[in-house]
Amino acid sequence: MRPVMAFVLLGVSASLAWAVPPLQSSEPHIVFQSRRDGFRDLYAIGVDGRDIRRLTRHRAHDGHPKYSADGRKLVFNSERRGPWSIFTMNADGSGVRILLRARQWDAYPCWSPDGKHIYFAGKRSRNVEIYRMDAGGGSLRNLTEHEADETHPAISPDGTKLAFSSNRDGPLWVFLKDLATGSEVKLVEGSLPSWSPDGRRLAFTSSRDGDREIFTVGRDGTGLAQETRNRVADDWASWSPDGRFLAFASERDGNWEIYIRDLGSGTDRRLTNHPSMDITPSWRPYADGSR
Ligand SMILES: [Ca+2]
Ligand SMILES: [Ca+2]
Ligand SMILES: [Ca+2]
Repeated sequence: MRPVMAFVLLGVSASLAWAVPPLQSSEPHIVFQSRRDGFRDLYAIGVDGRDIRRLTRHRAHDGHPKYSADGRKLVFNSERRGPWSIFTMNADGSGVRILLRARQWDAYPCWSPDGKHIYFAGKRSRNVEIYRMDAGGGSLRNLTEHEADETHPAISPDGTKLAFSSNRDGPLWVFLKDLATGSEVKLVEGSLPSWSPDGRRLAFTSSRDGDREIFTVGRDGTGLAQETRNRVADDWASWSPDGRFLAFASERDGNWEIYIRDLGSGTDRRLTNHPSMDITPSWRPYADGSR
């Protein structure tokens, strides 16, 4: 990650008036990490950018939050018990609980769509692997068992495919693993995959043109589309539950902020406006778990 650039704010008066996704409640719908209060804590924000709620308050860093499919829980990684380890809490920030204590580090957690398992990347041996455990902790299983580093797990909405990033052939590529057969497909050069709600496409980050950009691609590797195009870093895409928008982080206005991209019109709107680092947005699924 590049250091946060100077405390420069550009385009502060960006309009907040744009099409709001048809969400089913007025609760904050995008969770992200920010250093705005001195340490990396987790916050939730409404899609209009007005209602920001601080979810964690701890001197240790918290990061990489992901909602469960029913929107009621969050899984994240935190240094509050030493090395980066996997924690869960309720979506309002209550009930923080450590699920698994890291050996070297555990990070990038996400839920299975049925809420029964948590997947994460961990350095528990000489290299990084994708692991699965029960949502309450326990029954740890190594899913990749490869001498390269595997990271950034994301489970398809139907629960059958694991997307992850690996440097096993040099640069980071996104791979898809069939969880029933174990077969793996090398999908596209990039990292940080995020499934569309219908499971047909993935958003991901690639540095193929020199800096990080957001792309989308079909799950069969066809239909590559470049979404961002600039000279600064764009990263961490997360799909809206209706599939029409991407939340992502970008340094385009001088420091890391959260943006929403309307995939239909190709227009971006800034959601956060703070000189500190705001990154790793994750969109809340519909409250009833439908997709
Ligand atoms: Ca590995
Ligand atoms: Ca870029
Ligand atoms: Ca910021």
